[in-house]
Amino acid sequence: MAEQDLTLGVDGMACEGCAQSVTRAITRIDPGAKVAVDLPGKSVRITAATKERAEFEAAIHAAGYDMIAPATR
Ligand SMILES: [Cu+2]
Repeated sequence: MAEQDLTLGVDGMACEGCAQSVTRAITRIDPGAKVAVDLPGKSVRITAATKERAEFEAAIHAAGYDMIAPATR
């Protein structure tokens, strides 16, 4: 399957430590995922081949962050 980009809105990320927590939560379920956290934009872009959006959302939520609607640009 081709890699695809997902952009998830994530609330509550305040600093680089939060960004790392979220990144770790994602790479724990998919070690091959590329993760780009946008702190001011409250979003996380994930490039991954296999996993479902719901799995990433669940992992981020379990790490203590709330999912929000991603900002449209
Ligand atoms: Cu933080």
